[in-house]
Amino acid sequence: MTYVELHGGLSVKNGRLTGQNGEAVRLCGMSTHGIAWRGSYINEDTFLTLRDGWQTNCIRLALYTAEFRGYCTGGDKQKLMGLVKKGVDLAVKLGMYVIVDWHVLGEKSPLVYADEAERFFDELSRSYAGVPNLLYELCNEPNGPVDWTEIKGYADRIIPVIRKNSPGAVVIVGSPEWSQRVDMVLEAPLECENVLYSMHFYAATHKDSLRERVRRCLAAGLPILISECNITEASGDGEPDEVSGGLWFEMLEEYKVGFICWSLASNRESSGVIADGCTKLSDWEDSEIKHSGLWFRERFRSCTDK
Ligand code: IDC
Repeated sequence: MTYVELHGGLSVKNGRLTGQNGEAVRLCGMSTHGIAWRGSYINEDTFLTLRDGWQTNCIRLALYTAEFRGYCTGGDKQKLMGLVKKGVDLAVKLGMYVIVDWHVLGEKSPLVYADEAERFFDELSRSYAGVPNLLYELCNEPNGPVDWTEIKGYADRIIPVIRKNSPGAVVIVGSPEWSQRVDMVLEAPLECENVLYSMHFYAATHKDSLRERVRRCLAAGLPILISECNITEASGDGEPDEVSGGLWFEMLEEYKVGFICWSLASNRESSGVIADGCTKLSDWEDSEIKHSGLWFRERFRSCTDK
C-alpha cells in the first residue's frame, strides 16, 4: 500500500496534519534545489529511491520565482510548469505526497509577483483538482520589511483561487523573516481551514531561541510544517551541527511535525545532500551522499506517523 493509499486526502485538525482516518500524518522527505537548474532529479528512479530506499513519503518541488531566470524573471514558464507537472504526476504514480513550492526569496515580498502566483496556482489547481497528493506552498520565505499582515493578504487572495478548483486542498503559508515568525502567525492566524504554517531552520545557525519560539507555537496548537531545514548553517553551507539538529528533532517528534530537507542537489554546499560531482540520479551509495544527507536519511527512516 502506498502512502497516499494509506492516508488519502489530508486535512488539518486540532493543529495537526491528519489523514483520512483521523490519524496524525508526518510528511517527511527531500526538497529539490531550484528545478530550473536541477530538474533532472525529477524522474521516476530518483523518486523511487527516495520513497523506498530513504523511506520518505513526500517530495518538495522548489520553483524559484525571482533568482537566476526564475519563473517570474525571464525563466521559460512553459518548461518550468512542465517540470512541476512531471513531478506531481510522478508523485501521483508512486503514491507520494508532493509540495509545490512557490519559492519567494530574492523579491522579499510575495506581493511582488502576486499576479503571476495567482495565474500559476489557478492553472495548477485546475489541472489537479481533487488530487490528494498535492499540497500548495504559497511563499517560501518572505523577508526584508514585509510583515505578516501583507503575507496574510496575499494568502487570502491566493487560497480562494486554489480552493475554487480544489476545495479541500491543504495550503502551506510562510511568515516574515524567512518563515521563522510563526509567533506573529499565532497572534493572528488565517481564518480558513486546512492551512499549515511553514517554519524553516538550519540547525548550525538556529538554536535555542528559535526552538523555544516554535515550541511555544506548537504547544498553543499552531499547525506547523518544517518545509525546509538542514543541520548546516543558514547559508546552506558550513559544518553540520548534529547536536542542535538532534534537539530540533526531539521537539518535532514530540509534536508530530513533518520535515523536509534542503536540498536534493550535487553541489559544493554542505546542504546539497549528494556528493559534489556525483552525477547519479538514484541508488546512491553511502559514499555518494554527504554527511547531512546520511543524517537526514536516518531521520526519514526512523520517522513515525508517515
Ligand atoms: C540557496 C541555495 C544556493 C542558492 C541560493 C540562491 O542552497 O545554492 O545559490 O539559495 O539564493 C533558504 C532558502 C533557499 C536557500 C537556503 C540555503 O529557502 O533558497 O538555498 N536557505 O541558503 N532559506 C534559508 C536557507
